[in-house]
Amino acid sequence: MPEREEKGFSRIKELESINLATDEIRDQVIQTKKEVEKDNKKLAEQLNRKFKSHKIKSYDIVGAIGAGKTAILERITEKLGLNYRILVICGDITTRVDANRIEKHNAETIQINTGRECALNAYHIHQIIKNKDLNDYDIVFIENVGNLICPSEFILGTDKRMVIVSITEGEWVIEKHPMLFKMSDIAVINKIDLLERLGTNLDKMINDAKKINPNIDVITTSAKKGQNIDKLMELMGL
Ligand SMILES: Nc1nc2c(ncn2[C@@H]2O[C@H](COP(=O)(O)OP(=O)(O)O)[C@@H](O)[C@H]2O)c(=O)[nH]1
Ligand SMILES: [Mg+2]
Repeated sequence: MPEREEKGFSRIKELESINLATDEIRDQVIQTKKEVEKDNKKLAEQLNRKFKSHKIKSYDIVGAIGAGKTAILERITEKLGLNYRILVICGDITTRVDANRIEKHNAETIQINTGRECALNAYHIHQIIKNKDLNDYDIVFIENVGNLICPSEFILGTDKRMVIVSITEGEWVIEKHPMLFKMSDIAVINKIDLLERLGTNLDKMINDAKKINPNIDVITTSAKKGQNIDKLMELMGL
């Protein structure tokens, strides 16, 4: 990537400062935010072209902390790990816990610790991918930082985005977070093994997702019991 472009994209990393804006610099900050979003989109498009030119299937997996993102990735990688070359990029504030869990299932893992940032952005992914030979992979999964709000601002250049919620988050969780559902291709409602005990209104969750985004595929799963994981993989095109 030319040096000037690289420098421009590095602006994406400066987003943190926006939260600290005072009234006097509000306009300037909003302008910076717009530029950051533009840079992110451009870089994400570049990444998508790279994935496509190497025939890599790519997925951005978003959802709150504890929804079951890693558990579902474990289920998928344990099914595919022996036959496909898989790279899993895990985003988290600190620790390598998720990467260590997934690594056991024959997938290469990279953990990105974002510090105070509440979502991965295309620049993070670019920094990883630029050091990789993409001929070495068939599938790239990105587990985003656990958060139902921030990831909606940053696309990562993947073919599909999958949002995972669980019934333990309550039946209002989808209605309250429309942005991520608008921007996702697949909605997974996980932990249905607990449905009887919790009595969560699953129909409302499914209807809310469809109302927010009529094009979204909705699937209910239990990562714990392995329920509907094959169907989910079908929806993902795997
Ligand atoms: N009962 C039940 N527990 C689950 C299920 N999926 C994940 N969990 C548990 O929920 C917790 C959080 O899961 P994790 O995969 O770390 O969520 P993440 O933060 O979204 O990656 C862990 O204790 C998992 O074992 C499920 O389908 N059913
Ligand atoms: Mg996780």
